[in-house]
Amino acid sequence: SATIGDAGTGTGYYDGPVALTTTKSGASYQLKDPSRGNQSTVDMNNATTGAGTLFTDPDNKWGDGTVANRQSTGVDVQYGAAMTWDFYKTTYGRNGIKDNGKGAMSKAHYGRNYVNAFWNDGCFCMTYGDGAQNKHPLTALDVAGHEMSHGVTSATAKLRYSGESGGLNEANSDIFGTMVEFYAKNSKDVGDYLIGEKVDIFGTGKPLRYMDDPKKDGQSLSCWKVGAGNSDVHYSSGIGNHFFYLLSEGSGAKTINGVSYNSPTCDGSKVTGIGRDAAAKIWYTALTKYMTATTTYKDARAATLKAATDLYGATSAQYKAVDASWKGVAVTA
Ligand code: ASN
Ligand code: ZN
Ligand code: CA
Repeated sequence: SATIGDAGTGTGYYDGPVALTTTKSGASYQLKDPSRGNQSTVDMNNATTGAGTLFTDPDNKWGDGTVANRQSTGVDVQYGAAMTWDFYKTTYGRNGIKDNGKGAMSKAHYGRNYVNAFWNDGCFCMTYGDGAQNKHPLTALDVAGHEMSHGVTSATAKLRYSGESGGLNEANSDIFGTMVEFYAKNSKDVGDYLIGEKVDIFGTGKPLRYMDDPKKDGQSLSCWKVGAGNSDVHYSSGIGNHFFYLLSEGSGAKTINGVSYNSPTCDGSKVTGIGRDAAAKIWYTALTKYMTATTTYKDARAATLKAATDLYGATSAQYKAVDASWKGVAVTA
C-alpha cells in the first residue's frame, strides 16, 4: 500500500528530535501532514495579521533545537498537533478535532514578545507567540495539547467561556494537554501534572499551573466555593484540575517521572486514584456526552458520575472514586 506522506525529521526547541510526516512539493517539502488530515504549520513572520507562510524545507530536516532557527518552534507545534491528533485517535477513536478527519492549522512566531497562545474557531487554528524577548516560545507540548483541546470543546460540549463553565473549559484543556504530554513519551518533555513547566513564563523557573494543588500558583482555586465562577477562567479551572489529579493519582504525596506532588483534599478526606487513563476516559465521556454550554461544577459532578456508570457501572470503584474526588474539591450533590 502507498505510504501517506514523506518521513521527515525535526529538532524542536522544547521537544528535541522528533519524527514528522510531511508533504513533498516539487524539489521541496512542506510542513503539512497528510497522514493527519493535512495539519500544517505556518510562520507568521512576527506579524499579527495575514495568513503567514507555510514552512518549507529542501531536505526534510527541520529545525535545530535553537530559537534562532525559525523552524525549531514550528517543529514543536507541528509535532504537538500530531501527538494531540494521535492521542485522541488512539485513545478514543476521535478522528481529529471535529471527528471528521480534517486537520487544524498551527501558526508560529505570532507578533513580537507575545506571551500567549490561543485557539480560534474561526480559522480552525492555533496561534503561538515567541514569549518574552522572543526567547520563551509558548510552543511546549502541553500548551499545544491545551490549545487544540479548546477546539475539541468547541466541537462537543461547547462550554461557555465564562463563569463555572469557563473554568471547566479551561480545566478540560489542561487535562488533555497533560494527557497528550504523557501520551507522547517525548524524550525532553516528559509527562507531568504541571502546565507550562517548560516555558518559564514568569522567568522564575516555575510552571504556570499545578494540577495537584492549583492554589500553589497564588491565584488558582483548589476548592470550589460560592462565587467560584467569578474568578478568571484560568483560576476557576483549578477546581477541575484538582479533581482530575485526585481521581488519577489520589490524595497525598507522590513522585511521578521525577516530579514530586502533594495533593491535599479540601475536607481532609483521603482519596485513592484510579489512574489517569481511566480518569481521562471518564472526563472525555462526560465532555462529549453530558456536558453542555452551561455546565457548572455541580453539573460536571453529575456528568462524570453518569460517565463512570456508563463505563464501569454504578457500584464500581471508579464511580466511587469520582464521587470521592469531587468531595475532595468541595463539590457535592
Ligand atoms: N492561552 C490562553 C488559553 O488558551 C489564551 C486565552 O486566555 N484564551 O486559555
Ligand atoms: Zn485555554
Ligand atoms: Ca506539563
